[in-house]
Amino acid sequence: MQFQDFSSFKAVARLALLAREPHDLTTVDGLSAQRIREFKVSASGFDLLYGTQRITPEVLSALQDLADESGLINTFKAMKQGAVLNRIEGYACENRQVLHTASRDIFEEAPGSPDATTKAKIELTKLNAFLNDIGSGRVVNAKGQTFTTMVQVGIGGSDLGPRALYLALKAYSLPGRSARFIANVDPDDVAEVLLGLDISRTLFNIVSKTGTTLETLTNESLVRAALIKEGLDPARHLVAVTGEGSPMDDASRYRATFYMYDYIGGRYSATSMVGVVTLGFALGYAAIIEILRGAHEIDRSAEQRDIRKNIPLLMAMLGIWNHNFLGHATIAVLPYSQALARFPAHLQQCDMESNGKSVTRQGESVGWQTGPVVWGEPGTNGQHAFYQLLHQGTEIVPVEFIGFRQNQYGLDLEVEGTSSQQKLVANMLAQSLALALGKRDDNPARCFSGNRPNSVLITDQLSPRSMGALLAIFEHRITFQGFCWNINSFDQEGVQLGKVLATKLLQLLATASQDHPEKLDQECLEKILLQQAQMM
Ligand code: G6Q
Repeated sequence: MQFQDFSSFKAVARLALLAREPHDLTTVDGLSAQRIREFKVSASGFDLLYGTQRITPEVLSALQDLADESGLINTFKAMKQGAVLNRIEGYACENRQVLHTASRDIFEEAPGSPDATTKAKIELTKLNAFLNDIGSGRVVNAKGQTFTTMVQVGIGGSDLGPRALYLALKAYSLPGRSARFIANVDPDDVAEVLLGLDISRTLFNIVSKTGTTLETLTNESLVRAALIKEGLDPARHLVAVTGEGSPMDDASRYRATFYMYDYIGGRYSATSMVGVVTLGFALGYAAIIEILRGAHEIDRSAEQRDIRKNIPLLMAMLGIWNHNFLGHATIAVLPYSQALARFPAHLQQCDMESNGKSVTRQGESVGWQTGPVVWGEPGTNGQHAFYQLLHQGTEIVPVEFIGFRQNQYGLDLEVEGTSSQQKLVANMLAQSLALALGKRDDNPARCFSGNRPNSVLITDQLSPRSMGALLAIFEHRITFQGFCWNINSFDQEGVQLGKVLATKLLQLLATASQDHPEKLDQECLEKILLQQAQMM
């Protein structure tokens, strides 16, 4: 693999020229029927409609050249086969393989990275046995009652993806089962989750790859204290997901321990034990296999070189067109599905922690824009909130819409001739068109400039399989962009400084509150801040 500076690619110069006159969607045939038909790609049951992007066939072919020149597919295949891609050449770094795809490469006779997939299969077999024991009443509480709730305690990558997936698939929960999540070190997070929970019938799943995360260990202590207060044995109620040999890898403290490995980054870990233990408890083992199957289908289809056939690759290149060439600083992910309420938050981490970087893989400063700001909320709620800015604001925000033709619960009603699901889908398509085409009006306040780029990703239904596929589409969209920008999308050095300072400030705070236990007033906080600033 040869990584090269983004600005050195021939296709970059060509795209910069083309960006001087991007396609005008607001002209009479700016969005023709032929364009809508042609600018569509389908894979694993998903259609991506991208006629509403400001692209021409020439732009598409230059984006294809950029994908080829930057060797994206070769690097992606090498990643799946275990290349050490989490590294910065010549500097201290994590220096690891990047193998989240191995956790779902379980359907192939010859997986890309056989050792990693064998380990994934071993953990899945252990999990299946554990879930069977829970289901058949062999794993029960001290009174012999079955467990009904699993509370996942973890933060960042050990929370956001699993939580987003659980909420997305809650409709498929096993009867009498549910999951909750605790992440924040804010004690109110724990208190609120424990409120009204029958902890005697709850399993707490403590998830930390490193086994050292302050928030998670603190919350584990709070949970243990709550169990002891109720006269319950924590070792009977706690399970762990952690790295083999981590400080949390201690069988005496947990009823069961599942492993995840250092070649799976936290934000890419939803399909490893980090996500599937809680998902398996709530949805059942068959559902998690479907999630893995959906993700694996995309892992395979993402190997195609042709951007017109490869959804994540095309989304990556369209994102680069909008960000690097048309100059749009942010991107909104707007799912028209209430169940996907936390999916934008997961993508925010996955994208911004991966691609919010300023040095190349060789440790040089980058001379081009890297990851955009990512944000989003479900529609139609957002339409009554921030869409004003999307339509008429001075900041142009490219949008990735996500929609489904059918709902999950099958509960719907025709009101005034249409069902709620029809209203939902019609609203999504209307927003896509309104952003792209705009509207002229004599009243300037009622003018819509249009030419606001967006795509629509749509499939039949949000199910375990399509959720797995959706997750993988976005994971690969993000990593393709990182490869193209020549940055390491798999480390997170940027979160270290704040973490280290928080530990030091905590010590100062503890000392100050020993001296003045009665109050931590403004004067005291200012003194601590100044003390710390002078030490830096
Ligand atoms: C993700 C990050 C980060 C991590 C959390 C939790 O890619 O590395 O969000 O997941 O800091 O880490 P632990 O799982 O080690 O507790």
